[in-house]
Amino acid sequence: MPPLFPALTAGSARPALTFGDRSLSHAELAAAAGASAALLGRAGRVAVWATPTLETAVGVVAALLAGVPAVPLNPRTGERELAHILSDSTPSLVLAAPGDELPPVLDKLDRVNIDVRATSGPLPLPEEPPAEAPALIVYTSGTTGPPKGVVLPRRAITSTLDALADAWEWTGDDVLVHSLPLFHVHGLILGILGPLRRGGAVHHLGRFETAAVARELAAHGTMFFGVPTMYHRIAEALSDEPALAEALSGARLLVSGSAALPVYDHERIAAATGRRVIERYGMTETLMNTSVRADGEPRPGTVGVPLARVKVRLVEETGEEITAYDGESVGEIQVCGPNLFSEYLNRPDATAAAFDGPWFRTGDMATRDPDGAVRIVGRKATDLIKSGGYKIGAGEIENALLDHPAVREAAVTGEPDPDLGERIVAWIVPSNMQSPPSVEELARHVAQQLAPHKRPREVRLLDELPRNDMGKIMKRALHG
Ligand code: MCA
Ligand code: AMP
Repeated sequence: MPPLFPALTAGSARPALTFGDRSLSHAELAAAAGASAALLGRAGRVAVWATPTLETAVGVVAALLAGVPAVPLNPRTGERELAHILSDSTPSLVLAAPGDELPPVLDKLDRVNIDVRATSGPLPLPEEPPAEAPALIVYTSGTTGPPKGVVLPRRAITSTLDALADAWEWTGDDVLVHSLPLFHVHGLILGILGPLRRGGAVHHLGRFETAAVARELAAHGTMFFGVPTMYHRIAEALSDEPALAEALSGARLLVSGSAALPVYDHERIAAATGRRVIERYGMTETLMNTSVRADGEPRPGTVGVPLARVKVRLVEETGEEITAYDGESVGEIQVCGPNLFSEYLNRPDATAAAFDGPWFRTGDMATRDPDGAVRIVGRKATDLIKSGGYKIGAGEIENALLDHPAVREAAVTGEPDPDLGERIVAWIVPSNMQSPPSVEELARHVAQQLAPHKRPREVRLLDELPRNDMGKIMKRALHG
């Protein structure tokens, strides 16, 4: 197998990772990650405490070098969700930065502190594992039940990153400005592993702030990757921050993904900067499927055309394939290609249900323009919410809410939100209408059990939930 990171193997002295005032070249990264990789030995799987830091990037690269599957953990994950991820993925080790305080549930795992200045001496890097070997297990929400572990083989990572290099003319000369979290595909695979595979550099800002994006893009950056909430906040800030418009104007490529970027925000950014944001469409299970190409026409409102080696089809409710490229026939997007995951961990039932032969059913609904550009128009499941670019299942929040003593019944919906795309609304029948729980209390409870981004932003009280004759909650009858 050719190496996942050729510049690491070659010991390139060019800059690779910058987090705040700490940087590593590809050669230094090879040494630090090589030293940590040697400590992973025969670990079955390792968890990575995925703070937005240099240690996380080095830890994930170490696991990839060692050929040990890594499970990135959101450091804000609540008790219930963390317990599920640990019992499902059964890591034997946790990788963390030396000073990190970990929750007690992680005490039973051996801990490896990542030393970003360690050197592995003259040892050669370990031999490249096979293409189908599992590289990462990323947890993602479904409509019901707890999140599922998506097993991503090395082959999916290399094929998606190489297809993006083709679509975006992405090279080792690019410097990516990055402020996404490192426990999902967007921030970790595209944002960290992408620049490393190209032999280029990434500057991570620690957290998203428009002023920091402007500063880094103006100083060194050529590309910025963000979720629509970030571009919305950029669009809002442009009139007050002239440096931001100037920095964006000078960037080579601005890419949005994880959710739809509204055309209004596209247009505001284009008007102020003269630059078009391009969109790409992906999913944890499929990595990247389509993109507007850097050498193509800007196409706001579309997610572009299929990437190299990715096959995309639209399928009607009846199972029939739509052959028209007419901009109006709507079908489910199904994809097939080397970018796909191997399986849901421990869930052969869910894996089988997700496929029609080699085709993965995305659950996203779309039309296709005459030139092949895909327009996403909705989603099959109403119980999936995209908020701030995070995928959130209504069912998992309902279950967490039902555990609260002041809640008798609960239903969760997503409502349009100009900043988050969708905001989580909890419809609650309180145990006692005279002393109902507050939004702050329920938000705190959900954040503590699941994760802060899953917390309800609004709570609406009801005497009873609308149900059909079968007793099923009629969510369509719930709206503000
Ligand atoms: C507020 N906070 C709380 C509570 N209330 N914490 C605990 N309990 C509470 N009750 C805290 C939050 O933790 C956070 O802390 C702060 O208040 C604000 O939180 P919030 O409003 O939720 O978020 P935000 O800071 O406004 O963040 C917006 C964001 C973020 C930066 C756009 O949503 C984000 O990073 N989104 C990226 C999602 C993503 O990467 N998706 C990729 C998956 P503090 O202030 O300390 O931070 S999709 C994917 O990978 C596929 C493949 C794809 O296509 O890309
Ligand atoms: P996740 O499971 O968190 O990986 O999210 C994947 C989902 O995000 C997809 O199934 C889509 O619904 C959505 N998504 C990703 N990129 C885009 C985009 N550019 N436009 C619209 N939706 C998107």
